[in-house]
Amino acid sequence: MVKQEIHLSISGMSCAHCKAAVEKALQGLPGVARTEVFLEEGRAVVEIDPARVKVEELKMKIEEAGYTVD
Ligand SMILES: [Cu+2]
Repeated sequence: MVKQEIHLSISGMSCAHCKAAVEKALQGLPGVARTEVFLEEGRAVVEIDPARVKVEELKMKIEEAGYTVD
């Protein structure tokens, strides 16, 4: 399985709940192998299987959860 590491810049996270919400949103997608969200830095590193999920879908999920991907 090919894995790709995606770096996302996320605005709007202000507390541990926000961090958890973003993690949960991303982990809920098929093809997402690993998610690490850095609250203070406003970014996330997501390991995906590019055959199963697209970067656009990651962005959509984060925005559905109420945050903005820069
Ligand atoms: Cu919060």
